[in-house]
Amino acid sequence: MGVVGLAVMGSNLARNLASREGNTVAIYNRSHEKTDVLVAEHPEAGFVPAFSYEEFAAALATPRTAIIMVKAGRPTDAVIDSLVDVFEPGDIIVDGGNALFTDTIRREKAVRETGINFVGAGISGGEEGALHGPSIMPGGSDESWVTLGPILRSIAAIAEGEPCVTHIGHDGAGHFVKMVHNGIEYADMQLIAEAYDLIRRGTGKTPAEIADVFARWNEGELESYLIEITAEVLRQVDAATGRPLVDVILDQAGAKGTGAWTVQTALDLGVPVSGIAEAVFARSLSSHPEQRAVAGDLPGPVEGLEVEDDDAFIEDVRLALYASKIVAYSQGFDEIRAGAAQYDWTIDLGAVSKIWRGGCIIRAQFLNRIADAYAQTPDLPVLLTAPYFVEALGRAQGAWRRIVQTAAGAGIPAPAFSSSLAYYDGLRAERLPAALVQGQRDFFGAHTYQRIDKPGTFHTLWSGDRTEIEAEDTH
Ligand code: NBP
Repeated sequence: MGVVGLAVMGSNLARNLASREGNTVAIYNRSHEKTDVLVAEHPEAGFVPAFSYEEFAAALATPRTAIIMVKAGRPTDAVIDSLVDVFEPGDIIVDGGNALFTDTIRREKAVRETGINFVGAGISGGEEGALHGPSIMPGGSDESWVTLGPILRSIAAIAEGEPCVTHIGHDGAGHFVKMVHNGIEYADMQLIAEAYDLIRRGTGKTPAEIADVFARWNEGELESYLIEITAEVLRQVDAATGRPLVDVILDQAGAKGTGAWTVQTALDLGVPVSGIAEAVFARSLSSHPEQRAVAGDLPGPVEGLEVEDDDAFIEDVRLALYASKIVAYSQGFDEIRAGAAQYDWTIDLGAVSKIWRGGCIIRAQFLNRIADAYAQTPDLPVLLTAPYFVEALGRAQGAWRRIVQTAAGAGIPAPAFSSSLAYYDGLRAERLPAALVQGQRDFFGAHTYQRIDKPGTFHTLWSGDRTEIEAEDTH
């Protein structure tokens, strides 16, 4: 098999592939230097270097399988075109980059016409994951999966004895699920950051002391890679200044775009992923220093945050974090469900949660609970209504509300905590003010409404005598 693109991800994935018994890996990179360096630095891998696409194709056993790991967008298109020129029907081209799923759908369709198989596979876990075992989310045809399955299973992370890879669905399904994975990652990180901020401002604990709190949390139901690394980041001391590293890092969060894609797609699908959206927007807000500079003197609450019992407050934050996290994951799975319906994919949501248990950034024990929920009720309409989550949300109720109130009262931004709670309350409300919105829409735009007491579509003659008419024909 082969790998095209030998930057950090591609070279690590190639090494991972080569380390598996019986594998010989051909490698190609546009600039030859990276190929030479990889071969020189890793003689143990037994790589077969290629310096043209023709050489690369000739080096591969048929049917050929090549994994592309280059920059998403035009570079990926360029590599696909070059491989299509030298490959034959039956060969498989895998794009392991972070492609937008609609690009993957387009590419799969175009490549399929040549008789070559194209598989868009989301690969999560960064460079370490690529080297030691990522979580892999392949799309593509059933036929490609027959060949590709054993290869990907051999290099994927293992969680509880199972490889973290499953055939997600056709064409762009894998990249869609990878996109939502990244969106959930944004929400999870933002929630953790809000928890840290509240504890710091509420208790005055140092970052190192808060690191201990996170390390403790990592022993319980919040156990996850992100909580674990949070403790490590908070414990880190800056060598140059002797201050906690977190205090010398500029507070402007970057983003590579997959979180925004998740939200844009959710908007198109009409799925409320408010926790993910708030996380994306929180990064945007942080990254506007010019606005923050002029807003610094805006009025805020008179009273600051005064916490009487540090331990009780920290426990409240933990429960609020857990409840908000359940909401964020539930929203993410809702988006996958909606995407599957829209694009005609059959996606096993329980299997998705299982392949995220290892290799990827959101890996956590918690994902087992999601797998259990879908095992019990595969067509569960809202994940957070599964019994385990209902119990956890019940347990967190008081704490969650206290924390959101406290944050608002003290003027501490907690957008992901707050919006998760608002979503939760919206979802469980017996009646929503959406009825009034429908009335307003009908008033100014004759958009019509339906009634609770009889079928049909209605319009009130607002600018006339305000009687109601059956309005079927106006649309
Ligand atoms: P980059 O995303 O930085 O891409 C660099 C690679 O793309 C190099 O091999 C470069 O070749 C190649 N390339 C470019 Br740029 N333009 C090309 C073209 N027109 N034709 C052929 N090759 C071209 O590498 P990366 O960080 O290893 O990521 C690879 C993929 O994996 C990306 O899609 C990324 O989004 C995804 N991903 C990354 C991570 C991560 O943690 N970094 C995690 C998960 C997924 P050159 O050497 O000749 O310039």
